[in-house]
Amino acid sequence: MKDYNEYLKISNLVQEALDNNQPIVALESTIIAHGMPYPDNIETALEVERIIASYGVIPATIGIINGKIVVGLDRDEIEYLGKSKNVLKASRRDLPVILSKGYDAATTVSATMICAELAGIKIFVTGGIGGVHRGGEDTLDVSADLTELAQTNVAVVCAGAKSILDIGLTLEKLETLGVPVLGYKTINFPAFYNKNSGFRCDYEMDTTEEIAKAMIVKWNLGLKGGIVIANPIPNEHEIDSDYINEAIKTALLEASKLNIKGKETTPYLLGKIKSITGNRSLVANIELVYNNARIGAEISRDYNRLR
Ligand code: PSU
Ligand code: MN
Repeated sequence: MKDYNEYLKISNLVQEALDNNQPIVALESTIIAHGMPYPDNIETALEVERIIASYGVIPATIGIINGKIVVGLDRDEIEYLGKSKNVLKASRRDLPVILSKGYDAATTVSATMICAELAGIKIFVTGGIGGVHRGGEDTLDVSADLTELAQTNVAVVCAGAKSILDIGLTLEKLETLGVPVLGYKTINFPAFYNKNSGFRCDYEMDTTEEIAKAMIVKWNLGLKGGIVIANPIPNEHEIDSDYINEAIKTALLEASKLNIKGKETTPYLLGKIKSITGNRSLVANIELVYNNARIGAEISRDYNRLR
């Protein structure tokens, strides 16, 4: 295997876990730097790590500091990424320049998957994956998360895709790319802020063990790419879909007036929806990530035991 040490800094705790075959869960940093406001972002990031650790699983939050991929960011590094205004948003296409120039960056789902795979981590917990944006059939604004899922061997636990996206087109694209979309205890594909997007997952999986088995089979067969594990937001934190869709519509309209494009789109929409809903969307976002952390930790334990 190629040696990536020049580009990677793996924390002692994560390295120890790798050496001892302990279960590990990767976490992204774009949600910290660009997805949530300070200081909720930092509190959330640290709490997610605590939840995962409470299952006896090692959390590995991933980001880029001074041009090095850090797998297992420490508290100060998480604080820095969550506070500083100069943190870039890194997807697959950004990695070569950010590393060669020595920049600081938060990693999106796509970049986090790449870094997790380099470090040997098979499971990754986030809030929601990127997807085909509304109007994507004209703008071609399709998140690099989708093509990453087609080629990088990491399973991603999420609460579905946000309804700021075109969920139908997102699922079509995942089908074409050969990415299994598995619903945890549900066949309904969740829409981030609520449990049901009106679209269906490919399969319902009733236990984390079943999910771990599917991961093992997929990669044993040499089928490259990830798996989407869709875990709906808990009942008590769901936001009424008519209400949230109104907020999303307003945010989309505002974004188009301001001509917001490319990698700015998702952070702008999340911020705008938060202010329209008076923080309700943020609370839902935080709670669904916690919920994903619990399931991700369990899957990681089962995968580790069964592989
Ligand atoms: N989902 C969230 N919050 C986020 C993101 C997704 O709830 O901050 C981030 C993820 O890092 C995801 C990225 O990979 O947004 C997608 O950005 P884009 O649509 O520009 O590909
Ligand atoms: Mn985009």
